[in-house]
Amino acid sequence: MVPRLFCWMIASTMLVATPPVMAEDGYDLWLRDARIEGAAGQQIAAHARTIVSLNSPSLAIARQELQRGIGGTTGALPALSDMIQQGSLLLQSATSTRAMAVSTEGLGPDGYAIRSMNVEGKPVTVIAGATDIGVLHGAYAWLRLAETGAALDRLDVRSTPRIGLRLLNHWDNLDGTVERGYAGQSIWDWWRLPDYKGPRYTDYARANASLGINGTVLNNVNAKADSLTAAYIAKAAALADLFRPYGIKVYLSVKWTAPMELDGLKSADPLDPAVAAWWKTKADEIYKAIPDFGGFLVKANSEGQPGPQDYKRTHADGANMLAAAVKPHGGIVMWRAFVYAHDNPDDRAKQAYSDFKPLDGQFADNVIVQVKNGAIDFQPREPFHPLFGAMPKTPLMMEYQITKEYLGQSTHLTYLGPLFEEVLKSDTLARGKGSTVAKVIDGSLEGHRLTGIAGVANIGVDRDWSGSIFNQADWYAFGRMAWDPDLTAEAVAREWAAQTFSPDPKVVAPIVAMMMGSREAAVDYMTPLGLAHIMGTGHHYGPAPWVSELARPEWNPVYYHKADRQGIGFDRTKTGSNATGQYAPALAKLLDNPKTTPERDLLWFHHLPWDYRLASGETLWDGLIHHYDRGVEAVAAMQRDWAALKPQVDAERFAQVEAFLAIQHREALWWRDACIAYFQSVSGRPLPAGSAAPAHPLDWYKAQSFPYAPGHPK
Ligand code: GCV
Repeated sequence: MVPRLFCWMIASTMLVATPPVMAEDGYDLWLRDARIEGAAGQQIAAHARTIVSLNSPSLAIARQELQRGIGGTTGALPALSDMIQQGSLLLQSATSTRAMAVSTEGLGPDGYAIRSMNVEGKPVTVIAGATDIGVLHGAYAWLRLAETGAALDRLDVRSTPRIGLRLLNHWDNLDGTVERGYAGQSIWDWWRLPDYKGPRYTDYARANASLGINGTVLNNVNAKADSLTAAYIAKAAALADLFRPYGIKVYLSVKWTAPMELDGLKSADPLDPAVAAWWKTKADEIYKAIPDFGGFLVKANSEGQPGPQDYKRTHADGANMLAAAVKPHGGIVMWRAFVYAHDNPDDRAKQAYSDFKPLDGQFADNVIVQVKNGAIDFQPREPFHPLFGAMPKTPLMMEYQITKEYLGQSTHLTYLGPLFEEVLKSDTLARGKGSTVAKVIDGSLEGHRLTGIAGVANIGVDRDWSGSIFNQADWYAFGRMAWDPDLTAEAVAREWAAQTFSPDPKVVAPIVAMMMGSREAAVDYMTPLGLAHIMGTGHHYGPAPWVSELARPEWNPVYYHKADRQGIGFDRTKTGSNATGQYAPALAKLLDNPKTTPERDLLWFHHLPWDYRLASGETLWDGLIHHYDRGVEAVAAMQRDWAALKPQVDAERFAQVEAFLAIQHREALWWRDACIAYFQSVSGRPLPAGSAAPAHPLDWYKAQSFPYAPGHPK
């Protein structure tokens, strides 16, 4: 049960924005704890006069966080006390020496209860958990409630995460670069670990714990074997020690051929006993250094990575061999389903399903298959991956990309909350209506206990962590929706904006409106109506729908849009690649017909003539151009909305967002013009009345090059 206690009536009457007094650089994320004046600040102070708690490592953090938050928002530091007084915050877990004031039954290891009640005759707020980590999560939740304007005198919240594994995946390399990272170098200073443990690690743990994120995969899925050497295990162990009191476990990505590369084994065949023994010994070594090590993440037989198929074994053979190695220690294996093969002529969107669906029921019980939200690759919009709902006997976990490889990288304001929500709410129809993707990954649809969700991190050493202030919202939204996949993107945006900028509704409302429209704007100016994968080669920055000369067909944008004189789109119906046949029959039937396919996915599933009529009555050609126009206009509108917020936002963050919106506007126009110039060269059609011609001829767009674009694996 997850009650909603955000009391916005109070927000509108009590919260008064503190005028921005000094510039901020974004380092404090949503944990700024900025001063809240007036009645709202007073109610925080009144409900947090003292903190009563024991002093375990995690409870000490909870106390510090509460002191920091309350001190920051009210200017008055609550005292630590053993005595309950009116207005105390009482922190309780199973280790409490007082009788538990509220039941912790059903809260699990991570959940919490927050309740306004009388204890020893005094009105207090109890923050309780079955474990100290639960209490820590509760402390962060109380601060969130306080800072977003909840009525603190009548709290009655019980919250448990719906999904067990809530993990960040870092695509961080051992040399400090980050694959698809747009926020600077890696925050892991591998070279100086384990001796030097800078303050960023603790701040990273705070930020994650405040959202309930409970694990982190430290290294890139395109892994180096070296991360499994004794030296690197010691470095990972140092991080694990720091993260443990925050309830965060570490995991490692592994390279399939590590036994050969590190110890000269002749093969990496998962059925070779010597290989299995190597992994068992390696797992024992890791667990000796990191007793609560989470387990392994594996990218195998994908994009050139080695894997069990090199030995004519299946993904299940590979996953199960690793699973046996970590099982005695309680570890798990997350096996990625992001696979497509250079010698497979089938539609790339079908290949993961074709490989994995037949393996349903063959995975060990500590294996979970990690599936990207869509069947291609984190595009601005993709229909949900057909594996969701198709492997009832196998736990599946979601993989989202928080870093925005395809959504404007660091500079575009494209809030991902709506993308997360859209996918989670998609109905697979696998077990009739209401079989949402959220129910697949929270385990409730098929009764799985091992459940998970991962987000490819957007974190780097930039002062603002995520490459832009607004990109922080994507990290925030991932964590909040991982805890509760039923949260709406809008509610999460409201929380984030209130904590990151100001709880003043005059600030929150326009910021949330900008955020909520921003992803659709990007879809419009990049890949409207179900188009996908038409970006520049390699770096994936900017438009390049004309690219057709790359070695593998599925590397080329022309493979995805298939535009010609007659029409545009990829026919994935039963008369085309039959990717629709990978969905539940009732859904496949809808998707086979363009009229019953959601228009947002139209060209993903259908190749249609330019004169095809959209729901609006306009032709597909005119509608496509209008989407591009709308996308650019939406960015211009965000620029205007942001400009109006200038008096309410501190100078440094205001200036960053203003500058990035200007970049976004220029690039939205570039996307629009380049795509229109190209599609017009193919369709030969005039632009609809009122739509401007591209600023340059097509060849100008084709001639652009970006040799040092960030995030691109070299
Ligand atoms: C880590 C896409 C990205 C790659 C990434 C890959 C994956 O292809 O462009 O950088 O590699 O997905 O998810 O494994």
